[in-house]
Amino acid sequence: MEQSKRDIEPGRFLSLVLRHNPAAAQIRLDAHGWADVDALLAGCARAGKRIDRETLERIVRENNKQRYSFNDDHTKIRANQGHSIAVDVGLNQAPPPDRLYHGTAARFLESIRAEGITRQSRQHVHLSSDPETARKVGSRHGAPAVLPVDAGRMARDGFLFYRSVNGVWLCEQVPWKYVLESEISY
Ligand code: HQG
Repeated sequence: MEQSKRDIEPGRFLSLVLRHNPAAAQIRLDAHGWADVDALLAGCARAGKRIDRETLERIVRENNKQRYSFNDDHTKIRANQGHSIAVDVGLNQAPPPDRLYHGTAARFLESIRAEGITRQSRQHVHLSSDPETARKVGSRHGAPAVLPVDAGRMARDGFLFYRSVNGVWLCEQVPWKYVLESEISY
C-alpha cells in the first residue's frame, strides 16, 4: 500500500520518537520498545506535531516499510527495528539467505575496509535481501555502494542473524572478509 504524502512528516517524527529520542515527545518506551498510544498522541501534540488516532492507525497500516506495530488491543505501539536506544523488540533469529546486501555511501568504504561494517549509532547492522533496496538505503548517505555479504559463510562461522517483522536482516557486525569485494557495485 502506498503511503500518503501527508503522512510523511508525522511519520518522520514518529520514527524519531519511537527509535531514537522518546524525550522529543516527553514519553518513555518500555524495555521492549513499546510506547503507550495515549501518552504518545498527547506528547506529539505537546511537541507541536498533532497526530490523531486515525492518522496513527493509517501510518502503521500504510507505512511504506511497515516500520511500526501495535499490540493486540492497539493501546501500545513500537518501531519494528532501527533503534539507536537499547530496547529488546524480541527479534527473531533466523538462518540468512546465502547473500545479503549492505547499502552504504562510497565515501565510507575506506573506513569499512579497515573496520568492517559496524552498527554505528544503531543497535544492529542493517542488511537487505536484494541489491536494489540496499542501493536506496546507501543513497540516503551520498553516492551509493552496494556491498554483497557472504551471509551463508558468516552463519556457518557462528554469526547470528535476525529478521525484523518488516523483513530487514540484522546482525552485530560484518567483518570485511565476508564482503564480496569483487562484486561491489556503485
Ligand atoms: C556506515 C533505514 C564508516 C553504514 C534504512 C551506513 C535501513 C560505516 C552508516 C536503516 C562503517 C550508518 C539503517 C564503518 C558502517 N565506517 N561507516 N566502519 N560501518 N558504516 O542510517 O544501514 O528508512 O545508521 O554503511 O532503510 O544506512 O529508517 O544505517 O551508511 O534499513 O526505516 O554508517 O535505516 O530504514 O547509517 O540504515 P545508518 P543504514 P528506515
